[in-house]
Amino acid sequence: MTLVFATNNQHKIEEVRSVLPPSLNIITLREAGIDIDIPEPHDTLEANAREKAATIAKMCGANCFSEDTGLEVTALDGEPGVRSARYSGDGRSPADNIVKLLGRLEGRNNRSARFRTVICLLLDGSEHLFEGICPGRIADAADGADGFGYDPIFIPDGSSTTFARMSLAEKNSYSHRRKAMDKLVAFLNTLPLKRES
Ligand code: ITT
Repeated sequence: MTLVFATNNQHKIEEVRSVLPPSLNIITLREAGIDIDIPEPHDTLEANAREKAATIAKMCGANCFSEDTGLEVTALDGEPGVRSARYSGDGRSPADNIVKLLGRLEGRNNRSARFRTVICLLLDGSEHLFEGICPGRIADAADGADGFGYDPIFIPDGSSTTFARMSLAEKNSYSHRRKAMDKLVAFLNTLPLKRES
């Protein structure tokens, strides 16, 4: 099966491709000849994921999936959440987002947080949502150079280092995105059975 992955984020593409079974082929927006800034106007990850998938499905007329991810910090009532990309402003600067988040957590003992990914699959005109959650905590300071976004300050439960100090395979062993992708793949694996019944 071939699906268009409705994202402009190269890191997401690398992470997703590294966990795909051979039976599933992903086409990127660039490979599909689509060059747009995908809208994320809503106040939930679910609504944004649905909008991204619908936008790209209309443009390419093919089966596709999108995902929206947020970092939800307990002591900040779930912030930055759906605003994770633009937390420090429309410049979408990962470094500025991290500075702002660490600043808002200064002096707070509760560092617990989680990454949450919502995938929206549009398959033959039907919509399917899959969620992946990675619990963890916010480090006292940024540490590590790999990964992207908030990876330098996120330590998943079960680890003592940030995502930004992990290989792709190690991050995938904990990650929100991999968990949501696992659910998507498991769903696709049920399809032949469904079609027979
Ligand atoms: P799309 O084209 O898929 O929309 P995006 O980069 O805008 O790509 P999101 O809106 O889902 O992606 O991301 C929200 C923010 O959360 C953004 O600042 C990302 O850098 C960050 N983020 C998403 N997944 C992450 C991960 O696995 N590790 C660290 N930061 C992540």
